Amino acid sequence: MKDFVQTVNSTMKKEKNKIKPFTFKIDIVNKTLSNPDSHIVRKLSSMKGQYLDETSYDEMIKKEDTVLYEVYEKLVPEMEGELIQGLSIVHPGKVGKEYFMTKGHFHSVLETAELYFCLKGHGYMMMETPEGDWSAEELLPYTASYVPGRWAHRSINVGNEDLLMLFVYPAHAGHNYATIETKGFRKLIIEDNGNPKIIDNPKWK
Ligand code: PAN
Ligand code: ZN
Repeated sequence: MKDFVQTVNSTMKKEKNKIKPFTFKIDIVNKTLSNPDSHIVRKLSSMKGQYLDETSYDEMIKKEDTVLYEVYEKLVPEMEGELIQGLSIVHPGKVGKEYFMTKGHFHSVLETAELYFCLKGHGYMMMETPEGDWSAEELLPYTASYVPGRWAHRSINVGNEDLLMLFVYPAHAGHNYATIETKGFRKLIIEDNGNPKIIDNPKWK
């Protein structure tokens, strides 16, 4: 099976007038949320063409379609005014010298922002705008990273353990994956003598 998106609760598309206040617990030991509405599992096969070292990618995938990251979400009506929140777990590892990372995306409603709060691990939030600005913000436990509207974002795990983050974004934001799938990010993060190093992406279009 390729990636999968599992709808855990049948109330995924909750109606605005039916949503009630709720509280949820993040379990950083078992790496899950209480009563998630969805669980997304992304594997190596969904990242074809995204990693720089295609030979290493092909060799790895021949052996196993490794799980790179997982996302649990609490879903709310996908409308302005509401907030979607969840837990992202990027596993540690590398394809060649490049660390495991999320696909990355712009929000379909470009001007919508997002907040990430790092709970565990060591990573970077790689960001860029359509105008050509870029930024790589370091993520350590209890740091919060703000992704302004217009900024594409990708989480990269540069540590040896899972990178756990709580995220919150406007429920009407939507996801545009196609631009990053086609163009890539301007910058990549690779391991260089045991340390993360930001380099230009030679394949960036
Ligand atoms: C997050 C991301 C999550 C997985 O919920 O969706 O970290 O990354 P990809 O969506 O790029 O695969 C978010 O940014 N939502 O908007
Ligand atoms: Zn986002």
